[in-house]
Amino acid sequence: MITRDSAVPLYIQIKEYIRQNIVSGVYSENTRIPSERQLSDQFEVSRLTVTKAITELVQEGLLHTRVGKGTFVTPGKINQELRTLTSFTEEMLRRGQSAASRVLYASVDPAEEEIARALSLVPGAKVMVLKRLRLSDEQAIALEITHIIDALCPNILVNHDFSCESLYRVLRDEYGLHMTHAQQTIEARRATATELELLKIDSHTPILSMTRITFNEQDAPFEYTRSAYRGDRYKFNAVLHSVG
Ligand code: 16G
Repeated sequence: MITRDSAVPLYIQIKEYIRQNIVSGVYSENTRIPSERQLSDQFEVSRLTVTKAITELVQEGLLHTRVGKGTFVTPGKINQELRTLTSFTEEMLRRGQSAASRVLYASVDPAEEEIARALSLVPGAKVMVLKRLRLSDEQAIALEITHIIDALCPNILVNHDFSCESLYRVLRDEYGLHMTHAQQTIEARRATATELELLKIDSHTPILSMTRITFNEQDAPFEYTRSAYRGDRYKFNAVLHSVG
């Protein structure tokens, strides 16, 4: 509870009270927390003090406001380890969440220069191009455009429906591709107009932009994927070892 004679400002104490309720699940994900008026009555503090506490929690990403509806608890982020080479489907299933996709484009096209270079192909060589909106529990999480050397997965688009199948599973089980490692970059940027629309985010939500080049056991690249993950729903963690 809050103490008036504490050196800790009242708004910080209220902020910590709300945070505790979120962490312990008293205020659960996507539910509305008590209104500013209720909180100011409860703690006998000014509305301004409550507003300050809530504003900071919104800035920290724990709460969000919906115009005319109130303040809601933002769902926790999906926390992915940066150590293992996994697919979107594997990551979601491991968390007990569903994985699905909306296929936006699927074709075999000549490789653009940048893709050809990344995949050690001559420009114009054929690549399978798959653009998908990745969904988890029916919510859009990422927009992904994948290029795979076509010669390694002939007819893959004819025989598979990637709105419900895992690309990595098909590559492993049907085409015998052994993916051993990948090189991945992650950077933050603003969303494009297309991403705003498809991911259903507002322009304040950052994008985690990633590129992945995946290699087989011969150390040859076969996949080049560009992904745009919602920065408010995704985070990465890594175990770091001292070099000393
Ligand atoms: C992940 C990979 C992507 C891969 C996809 C396969 C990142 C940044 N990217 O989204 O490179 O193509 O999984 O997913 O993690 P699937 O097997 O579920 O179709």
